[in-house]
Amino acid sequence: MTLRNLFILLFPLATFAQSKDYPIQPVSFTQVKVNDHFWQPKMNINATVTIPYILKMCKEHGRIDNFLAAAGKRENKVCSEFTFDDTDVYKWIEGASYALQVAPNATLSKYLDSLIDIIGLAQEPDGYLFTFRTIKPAKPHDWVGDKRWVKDSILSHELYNSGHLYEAAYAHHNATGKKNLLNIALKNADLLCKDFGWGKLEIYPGHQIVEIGLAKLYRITGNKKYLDLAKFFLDVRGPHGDAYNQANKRVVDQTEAVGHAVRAAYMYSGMADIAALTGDTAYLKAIDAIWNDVVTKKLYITGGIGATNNGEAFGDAFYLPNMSAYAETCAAIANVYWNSRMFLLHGDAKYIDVLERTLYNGLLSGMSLNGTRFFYPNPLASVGQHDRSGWFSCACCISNMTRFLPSVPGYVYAQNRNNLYVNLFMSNSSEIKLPAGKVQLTQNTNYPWNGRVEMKVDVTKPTAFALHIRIPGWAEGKPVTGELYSIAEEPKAIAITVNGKPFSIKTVKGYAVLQRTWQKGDRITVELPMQPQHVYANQQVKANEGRFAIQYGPVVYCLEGWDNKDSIVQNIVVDRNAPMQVSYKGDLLNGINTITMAGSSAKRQLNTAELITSKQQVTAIPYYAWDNRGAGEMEVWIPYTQAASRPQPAPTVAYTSKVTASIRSRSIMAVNDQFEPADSKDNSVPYFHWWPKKNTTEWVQYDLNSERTVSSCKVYWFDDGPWGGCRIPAKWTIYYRKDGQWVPVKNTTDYEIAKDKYNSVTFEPVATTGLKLEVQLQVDYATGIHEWIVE
Ligand code: FUB
Ligand code: ZN
Repeated sequence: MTLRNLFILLFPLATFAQSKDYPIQPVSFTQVKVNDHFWQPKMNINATVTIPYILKMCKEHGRIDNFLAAAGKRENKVCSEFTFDDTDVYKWIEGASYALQVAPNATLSKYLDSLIDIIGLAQEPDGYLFTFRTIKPAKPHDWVGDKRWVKDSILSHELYNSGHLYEAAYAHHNATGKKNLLNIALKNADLLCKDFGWGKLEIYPGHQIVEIGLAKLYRITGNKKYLDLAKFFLDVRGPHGDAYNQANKRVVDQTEAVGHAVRAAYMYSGMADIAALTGDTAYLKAIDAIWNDVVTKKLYITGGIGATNNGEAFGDAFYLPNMSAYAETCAAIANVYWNSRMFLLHGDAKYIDVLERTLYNGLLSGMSLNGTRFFYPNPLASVGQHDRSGWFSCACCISNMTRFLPSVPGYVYAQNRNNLYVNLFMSNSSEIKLPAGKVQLTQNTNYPWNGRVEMKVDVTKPTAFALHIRIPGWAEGKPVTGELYSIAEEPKAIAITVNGKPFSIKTVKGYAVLQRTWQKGDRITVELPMQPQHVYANQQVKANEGRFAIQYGPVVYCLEGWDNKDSIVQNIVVDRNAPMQVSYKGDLLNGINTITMAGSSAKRQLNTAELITSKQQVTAIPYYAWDNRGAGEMEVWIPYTQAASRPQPAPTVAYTSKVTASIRSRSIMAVNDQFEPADSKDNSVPYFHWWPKKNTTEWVQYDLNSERTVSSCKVYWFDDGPWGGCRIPAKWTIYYRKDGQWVPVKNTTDYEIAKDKYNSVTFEPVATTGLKLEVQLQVDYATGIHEWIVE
């Protein structure tokens, strides 16, 4: 018997108490019974709709079949597209286990066991678990090397799969007390310990997460080799790799957030874990600096991170475009993980400000209210090209959402000796064990629609402890630390009473500290005055020039077409001083506060630069709730200057036509939307593209609203070279409809082909009801169109 097996035999369910860990510990979500009007329905939907739905989708999309094939239970074939598809199953197990922990469900528990049996059979005898290799497909996936691990620093995701396996095993073990998945995880981790390390394979994980997974295995078993391996995986990274996966510098030398945002924030979380578990100060110094970089330069007002789709990555400082914002749902979840850990290290409410902002906005937007549609990027503006989807072949964000939601109650409270932190506000009843005694704490609130929180302390005997109540940054006029965002309104007075008597608030690290000997039935009220607030972005954020955002408590608002005149919003302007009215609408979007104000909107006209403007009422809804009534226009940052707004297009030939293309795409409306790109690669305005096609002939067609005589066209190509997959086309030709046939126009000038400008062609006038723009794609590239003008 190995020592490890002996350990497991002796301490079957023990969680090892480390000598070092986070000074502050979260109060486990199992001790926090949420009965909140806002969160409870969302967690119910996750448990009753999303969890079964995602299992069904994992079955339909080959995820379970991959395990069956690797287990030798079906034909030898990889049944899905990405080498990290195993993680969808692991994340589903994590979510399902968390859900089981709060609501026992025998059928689910039985199914989990049978699924875990299959995973066990898919594991190779020495612990290796990666279906894409074990299946031994006829043609291995391009991302998978011919030997284990060798391509992990690039794309194989073998260690990423392991990390999610460990996270799932930890959750499943904690939820059920069972060891079936944990044993699979430990066998895999033992293999990692054998293969990787100084003097062995010195390879860094291409996509981080194995670090936090290993830290959890260390916490369960107390076996330091898992902790050492996690530290090795951090220390072996850099300095000669790519910024894409944060390998351009040693982790301890990093001071700025760069590269793929999910990888980054998982890595920062891992650094926090290892710093907490080892006392390492170099990691701390690095993540403190990186955190400052993110919150002062790279954080969306929604808490989203990772501004660009180019590498799904952080952009440069202050690069925070709205319509093309990437802000991946996984990155928002990773941002919550990271900020929660930063709080546990430092005990400062500024981290919870970021966490709360992310939670209520850029994370929650990731899933529809009905629990079955998902955003991968979470843009802050749209003309209707964005819509949640029921599935993506890369389903990372979907499975991530379902594992995250049941864990929300675990972010409400935290404790450190006889200090009890109240971080989030939601109705709940909780049992918390402090050294001084057991505390039953309840919260009653209508947050986030109202800032009054009533709390009750129940103790069996008078108990001395300090209650640290977070005073949110938004209530003090500070959205997040630093100068990235500011709030115009003067903060209103915050009031706390204890048993009806005013408590004089002095904050320590963002908390009102109520130190006293608590008696049974003590009551606390907290009044966080909510009012609609105008938020302004730092002037260096070019995308938000002349614009403000609205925030009410922790909730960021947006304008959506559904609630506004003509179903459009990009043409709206609202004076900064226009008063805003708040009203609760119980029957709208599962119950929300709407915010209304007076504004105006503008329309372009034909042949004159003069705009037609008219007054209108403007309605804002919470950002997280947009796109639940169908796709359409939306914007978070509202223009207060005409120059910042985009007036409704003029009724040109193109704009009044019906537009179709050789492929179906929501973005087709971009070709006649009259948004002017700054250059061909400008992805901050809508564009239409054929990527990943190449070397084919494609088309876009205008069906005119009546017969018109036309004699010229201008096209602005989308070309995102040298990194992207679109280039100007090899050739283009205009056809017109004549007697039901497409006939090429007789051009009187050449067809220009150049990027960063309109390309013109003039032709002999034709009277027609239809025009077709045919493009021949370059051999190795797709192309795209910003705008196609007809005159
Ligand atoms: O690589 C695995 C996941 O797929 C990443 O976390 C996402 O950003 C997507 O690239
Ligand atoms: Zn994702």
